[in-house]
Amino acid sequence: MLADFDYFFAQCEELRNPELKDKPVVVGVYSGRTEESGAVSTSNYVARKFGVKSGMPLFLAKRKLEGTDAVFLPVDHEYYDQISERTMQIFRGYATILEQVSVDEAYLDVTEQVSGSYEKAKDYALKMKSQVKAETGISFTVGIGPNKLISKIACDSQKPDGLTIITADEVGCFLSPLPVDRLLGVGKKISAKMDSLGIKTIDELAKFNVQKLFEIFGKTLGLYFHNAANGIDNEPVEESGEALSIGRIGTLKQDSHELEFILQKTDELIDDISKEISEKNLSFKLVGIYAVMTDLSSKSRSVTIEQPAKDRETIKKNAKALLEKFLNESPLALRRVGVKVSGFSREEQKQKQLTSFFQNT
Ligand code: DCP
Ligand code: CA
Ligand code: CA
Repeated sequence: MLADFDYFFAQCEELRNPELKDKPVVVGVYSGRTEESGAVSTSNYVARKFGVKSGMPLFLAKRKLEGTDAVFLPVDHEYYDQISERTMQIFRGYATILEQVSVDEAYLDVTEQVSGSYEKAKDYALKMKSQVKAETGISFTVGIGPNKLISKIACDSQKPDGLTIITADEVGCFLSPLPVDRLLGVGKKISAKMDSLGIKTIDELAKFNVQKLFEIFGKTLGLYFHNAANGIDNEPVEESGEALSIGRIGTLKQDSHELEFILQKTDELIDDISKEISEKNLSFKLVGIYAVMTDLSSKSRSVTIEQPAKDRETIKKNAKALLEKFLNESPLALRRVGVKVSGFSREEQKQKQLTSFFQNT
């Protein structure tokens, strides 16, 4: 089973401000260069009717929504993370294994709970939906299938607040007519390549000579495409185990309000964080700092960066800017200081691996 929160960032914003509900709501990352520059993170379904899409430049979204009472808001990851964590915690009670793949998406192995019955799985999903709605206010979409691949495509096929169940017997009929780009790993380039081979639908891909797929895409990717098109996926649902944020906190040698002195400590912490990030091959979209003052009060600040990054310098640069601003605003000396990065996307990582594999062959 895959659960994916509906228009997540925008739904969170509606949750704390119900007046937004009937208006187009766009949540964006403002790059700060000009008031208009930046990109859309997501939007509610009212805004989507006007053609607003994730990733679109903000000025374009503004143009599409001209003359409406649209509301534009900056991303607030800390708030979305809180809602996500609470909801995932509820999911945990429903699954033997929970594999969180991003802030708004998780696979749940519920095979035992529903004794392998799709009929029971439906009631089970409805029960989950109503408990989550009651406790966090969030609506989400569910896809149920015999494996992760099918659950994911089922989930994507009917949103928002959807519930799509594809039994093992229905897999063939369900997949056949769909375009190949519904499969994870088939992006623009690969679908264009497949198109040139006369493959448009998943059915055409499933029937395509597998040896030829190996020749064209290489063995690993070719086999993946062949299996996926036939609804075969043996990837188990696995506890993510990976933290959703990676951070370090340290105590300063002495209480301080001096930027340069504090940076010596944060640089140490960042070296450590950056080692862990590169070992795990993660990219992050959010850099945050945490400060414990001499009166033991604590504050955190964070910034979203435009493009996912992996490198130490990006953490250092952003942590420094956050600290500098924070010290200007707060007169108290610091006792402890922390740095964290978050906003990892595992799904995106997998997609990238497949795509880069293709580019290398
Ligand atoms: N996101 C982002 N930039 C993108 C795509 C997504 O910042 N280019 C963020 C905002 C989304 C969240 O990730 O709310 C989850 O992404 P989804 O693709 O699941 O999209 P939504 O949850 O917004 O909408 P849907 O109802 O289609 O699932
Ligand atoms: Ca979503
Ligand atoms: Ca998602």
